[in-house]
Amino acid sequence: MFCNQCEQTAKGVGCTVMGVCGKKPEVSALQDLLLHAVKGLSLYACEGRKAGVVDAEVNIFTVEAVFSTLTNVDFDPARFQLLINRCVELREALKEKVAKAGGNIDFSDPSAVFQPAADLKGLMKQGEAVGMVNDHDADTDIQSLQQITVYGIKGIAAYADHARILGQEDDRVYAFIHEGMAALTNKNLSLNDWVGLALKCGEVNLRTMELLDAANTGAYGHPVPTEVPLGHKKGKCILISGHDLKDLEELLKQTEGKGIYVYTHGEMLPTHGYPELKKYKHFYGHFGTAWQNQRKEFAEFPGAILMTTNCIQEPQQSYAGNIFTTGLVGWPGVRHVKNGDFGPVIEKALEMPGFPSDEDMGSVMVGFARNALMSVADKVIDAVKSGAIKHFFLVAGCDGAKTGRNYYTEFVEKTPKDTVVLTLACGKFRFFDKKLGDIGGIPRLLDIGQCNDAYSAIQIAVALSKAFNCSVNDLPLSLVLSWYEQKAVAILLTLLHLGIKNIRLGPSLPAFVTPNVLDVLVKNFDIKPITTPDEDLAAILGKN
Ligand code: FSO
Ligand code: SF4
Repeated sequence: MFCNQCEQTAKGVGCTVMGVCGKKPEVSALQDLLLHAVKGLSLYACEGRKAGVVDAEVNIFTVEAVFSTLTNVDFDPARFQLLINRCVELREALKEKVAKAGGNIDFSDPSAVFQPAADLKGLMKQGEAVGMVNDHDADTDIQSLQQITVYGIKGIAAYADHARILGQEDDRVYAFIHEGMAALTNKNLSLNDWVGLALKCGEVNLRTMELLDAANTGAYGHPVPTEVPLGHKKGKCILISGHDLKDLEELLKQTEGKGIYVYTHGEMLPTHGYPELKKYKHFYGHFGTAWQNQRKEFAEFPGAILMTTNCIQEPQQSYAGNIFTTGLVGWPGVRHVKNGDFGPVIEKALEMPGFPSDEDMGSVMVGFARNALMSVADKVIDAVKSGAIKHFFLVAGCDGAKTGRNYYTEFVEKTPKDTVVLTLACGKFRFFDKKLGDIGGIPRLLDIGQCNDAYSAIQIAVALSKAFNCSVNDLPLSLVLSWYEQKAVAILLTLLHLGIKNIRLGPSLPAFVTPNVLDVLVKNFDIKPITTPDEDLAAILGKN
């Protein structure tokens, strides 16, 4: 196997024996084979669009298939076998439609004519032969840009899937995913072509995040500042993790009146701020921290656990019988329930002891997404003009297991008292319960939401730039980002597409970025790796 798509990749180069995430070589081969099959499907989908054939089933499948290969989503070989076979079925059906519409169906790329082996063993063998980096003849910089683009596409697929579940779609998004995947079969594309595709990936991701923002706020209202308890109530309980708001809503509906309290884990924390979710009285609080601590934290939870999207780790024996997956998440042996079909999760919660008593463990504030912040924009602008607020930091991105991530805790702790920290995504768990106080009633630590809410952060930055009549790059705002998986790649490409400069990125730079590509990023966008909190703070504040 060879996989280098996430930040924790072995030795900072690539996982070759077994994924640090727990991905086995078999699953890695099946994921490579699925992406290979998706390339073939994409060739016909692109050709179909030219001939006026847009197939909704193909679009939805493509997004689900690509999202399934994102880090920590699906570790179950059997599910990949189904996806690979389905991909080829859809390809053949699409091929016929495209031919009927007069489109070209004459493709020589092996992915366009690939036939899956009959069993898992055969599929794994096929997968071993088609990994993205198996083309050793390809220029390493082009390969780097191909990886950046495909990983960005994985991020887009995740956001597009969430948005579609809540009824928001745009064919531009599907069309680009097909364009980008099909481009991998074209050996004639130059370095510049791939730079263009990578930046287009950022552009399309912005549209996808806009759709997701409309989906979430349309269904559940704009988040409002909300205090979330970190302790618990005596009684039965369910812990829900991941990013999918619709699953949370369904769970809340189905647990209503059953004497069960619902708690969030990881990226579900900001959902407490949505009016249409917080109205449920049994939606109580937040338990634990970020995804990489789940094995310890889930073992301590006395109820059922539901994983709705990415970031599952191999369950420990102690809670393997209490954890469920839904949607695209999968772990072999873990019970999978269909989206919305949460009866088995509820049954398990009722069987389990629950919390024996109430416990107060303090609270955190969430709900400072764009609408909430813009409603106090005048106050914020006045505070900047009067000098009460000197600088904003967006300390955002993923959390992970590496020790270097203490940087983000220390950075936030050391930010001066006349500065404000905006945050989003699971990286916030490094500092989410710090009491940073306020500046004239404006909290110094503002949780914008999930990584899925990066759109909200961008809108806030754009609104500030309009208020101050300057570009986002000239605002007293610095981006200090942490990355882990491919959604962060998509967001980074969006920021580059928007021309945002001076981003500090850590805890380490992606293994799939070659020195030449990094050079381009540094020259054009002034991207910098993080150094130490003291050094970076001095550099940022000295300059502004
Ligand atoms: Fe974190 Fe995981 Fe949300 Fe990522 S939960 S690491 S960026 O998948 O999705 O922030
Ligand atoms: Fe390794 Fe990350 Fe790939 Fe898992 S997703 S195999 S940890 S690079």
